[in-house]
Order: sequence, then structure tokens, then C-alpha cells
Amino acid sequence: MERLFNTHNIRNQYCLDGMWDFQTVESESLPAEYTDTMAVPSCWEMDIKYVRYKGYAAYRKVINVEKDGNIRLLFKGVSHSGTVYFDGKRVGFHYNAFTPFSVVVPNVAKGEHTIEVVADNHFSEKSTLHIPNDYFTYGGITRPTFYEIISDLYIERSEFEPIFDKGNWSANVRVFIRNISDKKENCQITISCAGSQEIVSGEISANGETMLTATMTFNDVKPWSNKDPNLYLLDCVLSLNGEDIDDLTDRVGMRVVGIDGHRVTVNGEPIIMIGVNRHEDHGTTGCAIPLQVMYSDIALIEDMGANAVRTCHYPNDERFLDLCDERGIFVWEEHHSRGLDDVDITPPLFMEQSQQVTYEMLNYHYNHPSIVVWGCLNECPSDSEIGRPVYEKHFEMLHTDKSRPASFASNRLEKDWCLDLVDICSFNIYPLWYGDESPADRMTHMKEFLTKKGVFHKPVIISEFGAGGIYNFHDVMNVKWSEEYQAEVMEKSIKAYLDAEFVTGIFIWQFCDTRVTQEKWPMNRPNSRNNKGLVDEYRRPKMAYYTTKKLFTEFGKR
Ligand code: ADA
Repeated sequence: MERLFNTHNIRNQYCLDGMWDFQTVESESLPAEYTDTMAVPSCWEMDIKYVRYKGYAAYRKVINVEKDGNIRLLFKGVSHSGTVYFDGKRVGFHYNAFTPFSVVVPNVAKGEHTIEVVADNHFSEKSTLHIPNDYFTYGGITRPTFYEIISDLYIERSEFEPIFDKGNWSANVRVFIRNISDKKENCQITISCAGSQEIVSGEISANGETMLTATMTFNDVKPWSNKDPNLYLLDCVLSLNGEDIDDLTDRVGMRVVGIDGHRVTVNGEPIIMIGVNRHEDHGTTGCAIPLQVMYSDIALIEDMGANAVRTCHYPNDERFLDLCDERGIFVWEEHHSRGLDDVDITPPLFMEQSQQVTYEMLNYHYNHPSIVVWGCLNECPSDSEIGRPVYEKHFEMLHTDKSRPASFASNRLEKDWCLDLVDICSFNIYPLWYGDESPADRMTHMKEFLTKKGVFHKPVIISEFGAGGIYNFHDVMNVKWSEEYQAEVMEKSIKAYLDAEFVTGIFIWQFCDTRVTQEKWPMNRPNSRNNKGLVDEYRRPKMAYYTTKKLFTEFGKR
């Protein structure tokens, strides 16, 4: 299932999830034969035979196409890169596990055809974002996959920018249409949403993408808020010479995000986000999280009284974002990069790869009302001459979306050079874990250095805080790694951060325990896991879960 609602009534879309032929290979070239099968979506490390496999692996699926036409292959996530073949011919390549991509194969005849994908999860100089890290890079086709039959003109995506003015809702809508033929065409788009309809026409240039725009006004619509998350379908139908040839439905909410002093506002109301950082990882499925687990994760998050999630450190599966839209969970979504240093960000390939994921995140997740903050470059060198232009470039990109604030999670604190670029200053701090200072003292210190830097007027998010706690390890002395100590840190931290008047959000590190890469990380990560989860990798709650639940629930009642 691509989304939690139906995306097409006209376009034929077929889901390719199921069993595919599978074969490990030496390079991105196709194998002579396939000797195994693999579930799609899944991570191959979850098959005991491939548990330590790093490298290339080929997948094959034969499809039976019902009618002549153009085929669009849609991959919601291949980790960490995928080379795509159609009938043995290389037709596309995509780097980065966490954003969708598509490949169009024109003029395919009715009948049997073969789709093959060579996924690659090995670390090399060709991969600047997937590197040995404090979370695992799995291999495989890890999110759902589809093929579609499309006409020469089709709708790639839409953007819905809600506007609230003098008590009335309206929206700027932008529809992006692709034309894969050599002929420019005049077409019409009918846009329907919340009882309103607009029809726009325009010339669509040959072999390219053209944007058509409309302004819509609405009567009697209900805004989206975290307490009452009203959603509306945005239907776009593309017509050529009077015939409806393609369509795309997305889902939107009427809400505007702003900043007022130390607060992020939603529809003018100041908000305080109390939430968790969540990696897409699970003990039995790796990063290929099924909808059922997304759903039960949200249930746990709600049970704790949390109202927010940070999708550290990459764009999430859209079905999870759909759930957040439906349940009224505020989301900080960020592009993919964590803990890179000057050397890591110097290769030109880094800029290419990190800008690409930023671009794809902004384009494909724009319409989610739950996303209220864009983020980038977690704990990268925001205190160096090499880092500064990298931050500038990414903030220029994030600020092309004028409808949301942007931030990054800094661990440079008073040494940071980039706080002038952000709408919200965000800090990852670990008092009582990586240092002895108390959380309350850390907040006093933060206020002082923000004032000195002249940015104290901005809102602050504590984007990470937490402590390691190994599930079921108890100790009367509350030693580090015990559940008792983790719960104690949570108690002291949550209180201190929520007491600071300049804080508009706090995100606990982290929701669940996560596997770390075997390279570099296991030595200070017992069980080869980052154990700072409130629940373990199978979602069994630790003591800190209940402490958080008590404090978040009390806060929610204030
Ligand atoms: C950092 C980082 C996280 C995680 C955390 C920790 O702040 O952003 O990805 O590594 O530290 O557990 O130390």
C-alpha cells in the first residue's frame, strides 16, 4: 500500500510487494541466474543467510503488462542505492535509502517483462550519507514498490500551500506535470478539494516538467490541529483534448505554521512539542517497518502523552507521515546526514547527495500537515569554515518552502556559527550522560550563550536528550545503563527543559533501541545497539517509558 488513502482512480497502479528472485552479486551488473528468493519489502539482514551481507544483491520480478503503454516504476525506498533494469537494460539509478524515486520506460508492449534491481549497501567513497554510524544501513528493497501504466503526460506531484487570512482559508496549489513525448501539449487540470474546484489550462513543454498553478478558496473547512486533525483529499485530474488521461490524489490539511517569540505556532496558537526521536528500526524487520508496527509505534507514542516525533536522521516512509497527519502528531522531518565532520562533507559528491535528498524530501513530503519543522545536517560541523557554506546552501533549500520553519540539531552549542541561519535554535544535549552538569544548569548556560550571540529571541528546541538503559538491567545503585538510571535522567531532564520559557519543543533520544553498524560503533554500544530507547527494539517498555508517560501526561493537562 503506497499511502493510507487511494492515490489514483484513472492511472493503473500495481503493487509489486511479495516474493522476488534474489541473488548476491559482485557488482551492479545482473547475474546469470537467481538461486534464492527474498520478500519485498524487507531488509536482507533479516534472512539468517544474509545477516552479515554487505554488498550488491540482485532482485527480479516478472510482470505481465495488460496493454501497450509507458511503464513507470515507483520505488518508495531501496537501501542504500538501487540500479534498475527493465528487460535486461539499465534504465535508472538512485542513491539514498530514504526517499522515493521513479523510472519511466516508454512504449512497452503488452505481455511479459522483467524488472530487476541491484541494491547495494556497502560503504565506499561513492556513499557520503550512508556511512558507518550510530544506526544501521540495511540492504534491500525496503519500502513498497509499484509499477504504473501512464500516458505521455502524467502528474508527478502536487503542492498545497494553505493560507489563512481574515478568517478565511484559501490555498496556492501547484501541480507538476511531466511530458515524456517530443511534442508540447495543451492540457487541462481539474483540482478539487474540500468542496471547491478550479480548472487550469496550460502548455506542457516537450520532454520536461511544467508547473500549473491555481488559487483555491474554501468555505466551511475545519483546520488541522493536533487535537482535531481534519484532513481533505486533494484530487488532480489531467485532461487532454477533452479526455481524462491521468490523476493523482494527495491529502492535505488547513494549517499555517509560524513563529511568535519563543514559540512555534500552528494556526496562530503557540505549541509545545513533547516528543521522541524515532529511527525506522525494529528487532525483527530492520528498517522495513510494516504498517502494523508503524501503527503500534504511534499508539505507544500517544500512550506516553507525546505529541511529536523527529524523524531522525532521514525522511520517513510516507505511510508513517500519513499516520501522523491522521493522529495529529507534530513532525520534525529531516534530510539524511548525521554526525559528519569537515572531511566527510568536503567531497563534491557529498553536496550532490545531500542536496538531492533535501530536494526529494521537500518535493515529496510537502503536503503533510503534520510536518511543522524541516531539519538538516544533524551534528555536522556548524562551527567550521568548511561547514558554514554547507549549512548556508541547505538552509537556502529548506527556506524555498516559506510555509514552515527550518532548523538543525546542533551539538556545538556556544561554538556554533550557524544559528543566524535558522528559524529555531535546536540543540542535542546529554547532561547526566555524556557529562555531569545538571539539566537545569545547562538551560541557564544556554540562555546566556544565546543572549551573547544575539539569537535569544528565537524559539529553542531540545532536539535530543537521554541516557542509555539496557532492557531489564536493574541495579540498586542506579548505575549507568540500568533502567533506574535512565528513568532518573528522564525525570530530571524533562522537568528542567519544560520549565525553560524559551523552549518550544523537546525530543527524547530515543523512542526505541536501534542496531548500530558493526564498523566503528559497537565498542561503546552494549548489545551492538544504541540503548537509549524508551522501549527496546521489540517495543518492550523500560522504566523510562513510564516516567516519561507520567511527566508528559501531567504536562498535557496543564
Ligand atoms: C547524537 C546523535 C544521535 C545519537 C546520540 C547518542 O546526538 O544525533 O544520532 O548518536 O547522539 O546516542 O549519543
